[in-house]
Amino acid sequence: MTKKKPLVIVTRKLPDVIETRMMELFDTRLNVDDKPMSHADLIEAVKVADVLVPTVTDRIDSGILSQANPDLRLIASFGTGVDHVDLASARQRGITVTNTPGVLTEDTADMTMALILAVPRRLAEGVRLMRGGDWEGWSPTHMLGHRIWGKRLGIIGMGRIGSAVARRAKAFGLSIHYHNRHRVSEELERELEATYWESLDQMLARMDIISVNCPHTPATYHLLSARRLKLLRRDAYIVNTSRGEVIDENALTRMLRAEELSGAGLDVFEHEPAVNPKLMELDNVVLLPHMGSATIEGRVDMGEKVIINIKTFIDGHTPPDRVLEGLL
Ligand code: 8YV
Repeated sequence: MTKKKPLVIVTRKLPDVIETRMMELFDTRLNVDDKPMSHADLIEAVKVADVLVPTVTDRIDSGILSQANPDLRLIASFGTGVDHVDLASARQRGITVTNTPGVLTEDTADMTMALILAVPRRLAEGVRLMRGGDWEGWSPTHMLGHRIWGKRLGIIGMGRIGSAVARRAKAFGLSIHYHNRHRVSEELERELEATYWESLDQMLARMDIISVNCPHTPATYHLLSARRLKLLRRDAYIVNTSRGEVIDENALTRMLRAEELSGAGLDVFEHEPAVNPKLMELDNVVLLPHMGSATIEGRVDMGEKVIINIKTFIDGHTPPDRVLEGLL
């Protein structure tokens, strides 16, 4: 007798090729309209699903998990960050959580580098000027930005993405500094010619550009608090492609408005999709709609990882991308 296929509920539209394969392998419920699921929709889903496939836009909190049917054993999240899932509640209920690390490293690092270039060189301002038809021709003192070659980049979080940013930045002539919970290997430090700062405060005060590349966890919530942001130099720039919650967005906005910071490149926001309206008004910021990993190739790779995690799990093995709270 063939085993009953598990009911897999996918909360958002995924690439066609991934959805089709999931339909072949599992009893899959898709969300082809891609309308984000409400809290009530998510409760309905966990009441029946064997496997839930959420994304960053679904808040899987303890209230939702408390309604889960006993057969919900796996949350196979589509994405690397897992701050939208209450991991402690999942663990208590014996629900395994997986993510999709590794496959979006290079894309996210590319977008980080794009922001590191775009903000000091005023790329978005230039585009706006051209589109507005306001260009009056070249002038020696027009649209002057700041050189990045020879400057210091402070990376917060030297994991996969942080290291990939460092490799790119080194090629652009930036010297690499980093703060991380643990110092990276000597070999990697040598390759990146990276300087380690145990004290984040000390590093912040000395950098030209800061890049946030750590995950959002209870320990990194508002890591860049109002107090820490004040340590940054007035001529410093800050780039965030990780999670908005790592920075106190209101404090950052206040400082940018007061010109206590030179500029910011933000791909993520504290209350997505809401963005502080005052940020929108500023010239010295480049704002992107959480698209750091948004490549077709990356999304397909992420979907493949989700499938492998589900398949391995239902075949009775430990899925390759099991999230272990302590390691975040
Ligand atoms: C993903 C991300 O697109 O993977 C992550 O952690 O931030 C994004 O780049 C998103 O999370 C998909 O759920």
